[in-house]
Amino acid sequence: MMSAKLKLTTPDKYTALNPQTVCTYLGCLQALKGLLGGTTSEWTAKEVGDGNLNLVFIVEGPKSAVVVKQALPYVRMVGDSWPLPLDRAYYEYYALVEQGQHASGFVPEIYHHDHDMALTVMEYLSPHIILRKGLIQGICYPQMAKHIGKFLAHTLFNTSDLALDPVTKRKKMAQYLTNTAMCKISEDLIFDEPYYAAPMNRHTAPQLDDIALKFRQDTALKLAVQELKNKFLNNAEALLHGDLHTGSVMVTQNDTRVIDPEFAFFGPMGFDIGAFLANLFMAYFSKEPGENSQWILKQPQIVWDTFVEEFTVLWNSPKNGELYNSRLYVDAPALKEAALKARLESIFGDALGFAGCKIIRRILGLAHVEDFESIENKDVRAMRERKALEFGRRLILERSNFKTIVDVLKAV
Ligand code: SR1
Ligand code: MG
Repeated sequence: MMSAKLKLTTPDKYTALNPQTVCTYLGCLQALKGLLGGTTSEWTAKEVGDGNLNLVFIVEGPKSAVVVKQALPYVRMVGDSWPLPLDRAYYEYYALVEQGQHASGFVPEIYHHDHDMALTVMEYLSPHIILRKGLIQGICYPQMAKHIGKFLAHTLFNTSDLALDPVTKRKKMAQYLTNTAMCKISEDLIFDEPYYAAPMNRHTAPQLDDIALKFRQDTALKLAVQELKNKFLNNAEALLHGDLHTGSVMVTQNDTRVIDPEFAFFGPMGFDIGAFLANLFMAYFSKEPGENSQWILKQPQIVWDTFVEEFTVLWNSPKNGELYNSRLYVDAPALKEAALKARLESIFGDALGFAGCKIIRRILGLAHVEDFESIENKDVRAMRERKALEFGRRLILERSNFKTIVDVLKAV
């Protein structure tokens, strides 16, 4: 739970929209009117947000449809007892624009942003569905892992000191430095709450009571998690999405779009990679053998291998970043390859550690995932969650023993 609650205040110009007022709002924007076609009376709007935080509307006109995402001044899943600043909409908008520059085609197109109303109007992705829901339904997406590996390599490399001069990098960092409320959610919910009796924690009970207690008493685990938290707090390596789970990705068989970067901040590259791998692992653990589970198990390797391939291409192309600047290779050409290897090893270790933290928080903390929650039989759910928890703990504590992604998959 947030340790210091903020007061629930909103700017004068802010009002939370509903399906009627969202049409009136868009009707005042010429560009959007043209895009949707017809007149406002011909438009239909529905609120479809099923996430933890925001309002999401789909507005359809005779010509096309758009999505309107608006921040609420509180955490939707908890209610107005947990105020949350509206400015997350602004960080999300900036991150979407930045990510679109580095990984074009992997984020939705942005049509409009309104700072006072804390809303962004963007492309309606159709017939895309949320990746998590597709995985639960047993669907396979042949391009998804490659696309995500590519998205990760390009967004992370190009916002890091490997690509940027220090003035540009620090200016970009300053833009996100004040996304403190969202970072605090992660700091509390991922790194602390699963490890003490936090009031909003929940788990499948009584089946997991023993392991929840065991984790709270596990000094080695808590130490390792706090060391990872130290990286989260201090390693401003690159602009992160900040919440890259399978609910933040929309897919079709051939298209993949990453949405929702409202937790964006400068942090360790491994955090985004680990978040995504963790969600694939949880998708796998939540399943009966069969369905699409064997396919799911192959995806972490594709994500990581694609990340490495793309990162290597970027590393080897002419670059003028501050870190490992090419002037250093002149008298020591072997440095180029050695440095790439060292960077990738460091990112890999971090990714595994953060993946472990992400698994544990989704089973013992406040915010759970539908992959497990949709299992009605509590004994079956708890049995699968327990396996995931034990694997998560291993990822954190034994990550230096996993030399390759294949080693990790063997451990699964
Ligand atoms: C109170 S918000 C809970 C979680 O939902 C978001 O998707 C983030 O993962 C956050 O930690
Ligand atoms: Mg989200």
